[in-house]
Amino acid sequence: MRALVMAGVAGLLTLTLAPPAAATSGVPEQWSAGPFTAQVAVMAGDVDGDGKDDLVSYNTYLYGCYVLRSNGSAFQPQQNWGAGNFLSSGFNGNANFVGDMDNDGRADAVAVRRPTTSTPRGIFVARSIVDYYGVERFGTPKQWLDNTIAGDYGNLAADLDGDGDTDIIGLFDVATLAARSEGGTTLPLVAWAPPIRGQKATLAADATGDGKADLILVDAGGTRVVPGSANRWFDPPVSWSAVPFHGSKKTLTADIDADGDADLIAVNDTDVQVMRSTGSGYSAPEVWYAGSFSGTKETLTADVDGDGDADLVAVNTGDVWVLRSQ
Ligand SMILES: [Ca+2]
Ligand SMILES: [Ca+2]
Ligand SMILES: [Ca+2]
Ligand SMILES: [Ca+2]
Repeated sequence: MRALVMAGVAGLLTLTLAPPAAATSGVPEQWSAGPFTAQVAVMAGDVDGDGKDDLVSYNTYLYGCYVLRSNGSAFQPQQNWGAGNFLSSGFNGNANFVGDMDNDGRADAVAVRRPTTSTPRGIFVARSIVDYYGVERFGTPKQWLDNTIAGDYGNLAADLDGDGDTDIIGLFDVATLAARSEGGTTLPLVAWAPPIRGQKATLAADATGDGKADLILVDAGGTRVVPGSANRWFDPPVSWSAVPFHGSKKTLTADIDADGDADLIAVNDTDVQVMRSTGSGYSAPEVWYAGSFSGTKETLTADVDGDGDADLVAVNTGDVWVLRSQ
């Protein structure tokens, strides 16, 4: 904060200039040094419903999903949350997500699978539960959708219709399909958008801040957004930025400044940059962290300290680091 003292007609006028909105991260903090069994994938979500995002790993047959629970300033030692005895493959898929599929406040584990000769296709959900013995774990995976939703160009997970549960999007050559969650099952597939994708990344998040996920197309020379509307994602994409902006390591979207809309994050080899959403466009890129911050296993966004803004998480083989937004 700066105080300016100016001489005016009415005598001394003191103006206090508010600082610009926080434009930095903190410094990297080591949140875990213990083992974290993560063979197939790592995702983040609040599995125990305490407001702080946790990490979930997907593994091969009989290993189960391991969870690193956040206590707000560190991850506790890993816990096996089960679901490993699933098909002949273990609980994992072509795409793996953590999201609250049934809107009970606890994020669930999701596997989106293509069929194999011995395993079925579709969406499989292992709900986060507190069992009869008071143990928090994932329940037995259930097939919520028996159809082809594992996309040629991958899958996204977001709340498409703003009803509070997580929906699944499949990116295909000929269409963009939605598998919307409805309590304990998935509604029949519907076309949600034309088969459009970004040149550098295709993301889904609520960039406009109305509660419904938008489609974010990160191109080489700029970024386009299709706001979610009554027309699903069939409205023409709108240019939100004409500045090239994508990460050399990863491009992510999450609400990094806690103002209710999802911002764009570029994780580069030498720094982390952010373009904030204004709700109808992206502001100019800002250096968020002037150093390298990424994980050898995974780099993701999650509100691990539960203060409302998304933090960055770097998962390595032997440790996990967090770069908190502030
Ligand atoms: Ca939690
Ligand atoms: Ca749930
Ligand atoms: Ca924001
Ligand atoms: Ca945070």
